[in-house]
Amino acid sequence: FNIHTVPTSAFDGQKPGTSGLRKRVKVFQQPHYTENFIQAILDAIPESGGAKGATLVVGGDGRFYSEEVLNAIVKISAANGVSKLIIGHKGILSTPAASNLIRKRKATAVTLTTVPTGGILLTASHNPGGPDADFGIKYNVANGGPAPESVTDKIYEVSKTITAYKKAELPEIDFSHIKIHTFGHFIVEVVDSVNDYVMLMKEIFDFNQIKVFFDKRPDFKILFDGMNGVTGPYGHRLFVQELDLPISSVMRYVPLHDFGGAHPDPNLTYAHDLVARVKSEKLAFGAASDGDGDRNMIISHDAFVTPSDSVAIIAAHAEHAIPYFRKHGVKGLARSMPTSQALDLVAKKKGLEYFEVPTGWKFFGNLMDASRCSICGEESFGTGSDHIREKDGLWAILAWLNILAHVNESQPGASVHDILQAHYKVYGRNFFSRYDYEEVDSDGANKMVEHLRSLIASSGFVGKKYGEFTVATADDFSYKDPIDGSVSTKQGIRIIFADGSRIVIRLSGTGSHGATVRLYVEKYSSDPSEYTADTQKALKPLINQALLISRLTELTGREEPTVIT
Ligand code: VG1
Ligand code: CO
Repeated sequence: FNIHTVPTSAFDGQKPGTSGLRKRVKVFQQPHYTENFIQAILDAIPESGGAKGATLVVGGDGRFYSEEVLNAIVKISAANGVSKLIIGHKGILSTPAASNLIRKRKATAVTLTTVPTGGILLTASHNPGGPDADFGIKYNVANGGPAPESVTDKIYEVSKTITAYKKAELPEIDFSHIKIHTFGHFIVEVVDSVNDYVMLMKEIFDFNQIKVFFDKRPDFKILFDGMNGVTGPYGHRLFVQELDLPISSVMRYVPLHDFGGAHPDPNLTYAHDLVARVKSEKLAFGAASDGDGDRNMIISHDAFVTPSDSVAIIAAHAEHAIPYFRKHGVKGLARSMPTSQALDLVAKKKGLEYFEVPTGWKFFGNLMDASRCSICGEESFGTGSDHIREKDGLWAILAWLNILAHVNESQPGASVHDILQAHYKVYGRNFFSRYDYEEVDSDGANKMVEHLRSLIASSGFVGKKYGEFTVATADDFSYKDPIDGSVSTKQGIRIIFADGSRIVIRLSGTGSHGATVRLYVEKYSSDPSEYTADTQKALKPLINQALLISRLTELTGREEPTVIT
């Protein structure tokens, strides 16, 4: 095939954020914008040889503009000497399924030339999709996880100086057929999106035990909401085909280009359709996942599982309830900095090593590769383990079902609510909430961060009293990776009070427009009379102090958060 060198000029702002490059579709539609970024990714591939001879897994959440970008990836990859692309059927691969595919193809590669060097994921995750909404592109490395900062920095550097990209003259590919396309030395393999992932889940969890549990508890009805994102086909296969549940157990399970106009983020605000049905139908278990399938929310008609509690509870039960951990053991635990300290308490009790990393899944990968972390989570509805190198929504949902099935063997009738309360009785309760202020004016948001930086550095801040809270320590979180020694600074303002309560404030790295301020608050209680208390009520005094300390309203002009989780 012919290869053209297309002259181009650099675009501003092609800097990958917490999880790839996310912008409005209209931004990606500018001539050369997407091509530049794809070329920058290929130039930044860390393995020697770079793109030459590389095998890449490609897929995404199927959002609007995916097809066009897939074809651009095919042509630019071919022109840059990539030897093979493994692409999900119709371009669909959930983020966890893509991570698995990279790892699995690596483990089963017969020749060195077919070992995946990484993957390109087309998603803006939980951001809305459609012609007027968001698109995103993310690079994952050979371990199946998001590229570390060394690689994303390189991508950004290339994007700033790019003058040309290479493009091969190839026909448009129809990704709706599972088949192998060969163009000389370049191969495009379109693969089933779901099979490998479902096989992995069946190795990790005891599907039989879960089925027996459902048979014994016909009252235990579940509802899974795919939010018209990528997990629909996976959820349908797992719950309806593998676990024999009725079709009424899944909703919004067909992936749509624009997610049906909804915001595919599994939380109490954006998954209100699910929440309403779980409440009105008095369902025992409700769950949802986000656009690209790496997030999860677990609820029941009488309980909401905070993601920070979810990872702690999974960690507390894993070795007994889940076959994968019975076999491999639990080596260590980790959470992102803003996530509540509930997980630390489990680690301490079990004598496990535990880590606190910056926001973003890429920081867990090294720990897992070094066998020092088996289960990890983020407060942002992200939970996962070392079975892959991404957070995994359906994994977390199946983990809960497996734990429920296991606990019900010794305590028949145990519900989600019972499991939460039983956990608090042993560990105490970490009340946790996050306030998001979306699309805030960037200047105001930056001013607030500057104000906080100088406040925490001022003399007399430590020891100062705010209401009932006395400042014990404060910093702008920085993290030194214990494996490769890399340092990430300015990861969020952290104010810790004498009683262990915390306030964290940081700016989002996944927004596509303006700034998003995230305010996280946490308060610990070991008083059993508080275990059933309402989270917002329990945290109110601390939230009031956080607003006061940050001068958020004054500096951003926002009275109320956009979303409370
Ligand atoms: C947010 C979350 C973070 C998560 C990231 C990607 O980042 O806070 O915990 O890892 O989204 O999740 P930020 O920088 O906006 O706070 V996903 O589901 O978009 O891949
Ligand atoms: Co996501």
